[in-house]
Amino acid sequence: RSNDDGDVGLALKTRPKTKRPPLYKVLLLNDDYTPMEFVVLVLERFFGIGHAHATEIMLTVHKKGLAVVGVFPFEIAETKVQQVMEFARRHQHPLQCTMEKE
Ligand code: NFA
Repeated sequence: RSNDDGDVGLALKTRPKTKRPPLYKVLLLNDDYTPMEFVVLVLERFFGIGHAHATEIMLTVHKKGLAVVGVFPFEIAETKVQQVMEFARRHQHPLQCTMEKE
């Protein structure tokens, strides 16, 4: 169709393409050896989480086996995982951090 305002109608059914990047959950996994205080430090240092909430998240991982500690675009999630894994390795703790698509 067409009318006198010059709109030929082709764009009517197209959405504005504000496609957001896929998000990735960053997970922290429980183990039997990493000290609780070290896990709290990781959450504070690499995820900007305050001490009280970091302690709650650490206890959730300890009890449930794992927890989502943040949700980020791919590159940021990947960097967080690398930072945590390197920090744990340097301190010789077996703490594991992984990511998965949301
Ligand atoms: N389970 C560990 C302990 O008892 C603590 C821990 C919590 C490790 C969260 C890894 C992740 N020392």
